[in-house]
Amino acid sequence: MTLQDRYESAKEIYAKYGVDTDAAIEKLKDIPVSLHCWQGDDVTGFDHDGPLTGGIQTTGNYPGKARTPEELMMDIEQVIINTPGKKKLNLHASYAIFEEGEFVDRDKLEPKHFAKWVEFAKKHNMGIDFNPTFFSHDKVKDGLTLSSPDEKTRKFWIDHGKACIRISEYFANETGIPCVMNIWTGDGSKDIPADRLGPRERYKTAIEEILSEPHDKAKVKPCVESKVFGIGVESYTVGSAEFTLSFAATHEGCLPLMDNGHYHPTEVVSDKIPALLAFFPEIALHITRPVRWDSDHVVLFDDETREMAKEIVRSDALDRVNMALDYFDASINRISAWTVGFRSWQKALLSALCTPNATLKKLQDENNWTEVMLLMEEVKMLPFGDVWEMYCEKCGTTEREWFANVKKYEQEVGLKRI
Ligand code: RNT
Ligand code: ZN
Repeated sequence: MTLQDRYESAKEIYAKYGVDTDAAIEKLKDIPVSLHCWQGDDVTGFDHDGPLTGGIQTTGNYPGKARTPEELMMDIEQVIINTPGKKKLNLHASYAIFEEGEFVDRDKLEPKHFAKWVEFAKKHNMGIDFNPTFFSHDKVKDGLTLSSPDEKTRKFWIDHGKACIRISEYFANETGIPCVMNIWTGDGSKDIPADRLGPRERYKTAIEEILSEPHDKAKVKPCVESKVFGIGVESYTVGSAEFTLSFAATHEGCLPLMDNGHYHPTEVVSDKIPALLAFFPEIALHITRPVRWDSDHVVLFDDETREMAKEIVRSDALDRVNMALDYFDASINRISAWTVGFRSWQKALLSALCTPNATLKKLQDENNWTEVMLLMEEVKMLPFGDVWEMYCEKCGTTEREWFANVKKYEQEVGLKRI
């Protein structure tokens, strides 16, 4: 049986459930998902030599890590080739590209330091999202940046944030696509603090100062990302869930960003998505896979990933949720890790689009929980694989052969990076 035959048969089966698979495929093709540049080099960046700080950690030393902007761009191109779906490029400020002999610190960054990334994004028809980098830098003082009691430290990081707003607007102007600018810091303490309010008040004022940098709200969408704890920052996180959510709720134009690795183990972001959608015109997500902690494993097509995608689709909020991937695995082929994660989220979205959501909702509203359960179980057995393969085909990639490309590239390029 050809793929076309299999797809036609699947399409018929789905139609019996009121699902239009052609429409699902067409819809997904236009939904952008932000591809994080930092999976290619273990969150190292190009503006410093020191270790990764801020309570985050990559583990593993698989060969082939990108060492230069050119290598990173080449690797991203491999991910683009091997994945279906529309992409945005997600950059961190630490990935600034300097000319030979040039260097400026993070508070002095300018759009020109990202001109090569703009060129790259344009080449691939991508918008760009951006992140100021408040970690891996010698001006992180005693583990603190925007919440530091030291005024000079705070000022440096506020200036960094303002520079990033200007760069974000430049990205939007150049690509014609709004730029989501995410503020996350690892600020916090290893042990029980004596003052929890002080750092939060300073953090609040500092973010307000960053956002006071003039910008066009239709072009730059700032957001604040919360966290529960980090390695070495176990007892107290300044930007906790309540802090960032309250900040976003009280500052117009500022979006809350939920990273599904940043909550207590039994909390689920799938349930939080519609809760926030009831209040915010737009929200942002970092999609990751936490294993026992915020371990940033590669995203898989697993239950919670699927549930998150379902909530977005069911809420008819694909245009209100800014979706970005955020994980970093250095223990396996990095391009394969990147590709599998991107494909997994695409699968989750497509499968959500192929779910009889209207019927399920109706059954729930009629208090018919018996059939809700039954139908949910039935849908799991539908021939989704055939629809997915057709989607891949229509996007010019294949379900089966991409890994051969990755292996070839590893032999020819990755393994030569020593
Ligand atoms: C860290 C946060 C943050 C980072 C990136 C690199 O726990 O999730 O989003 O992963 O900024
Ligand atoms: Zn994150």
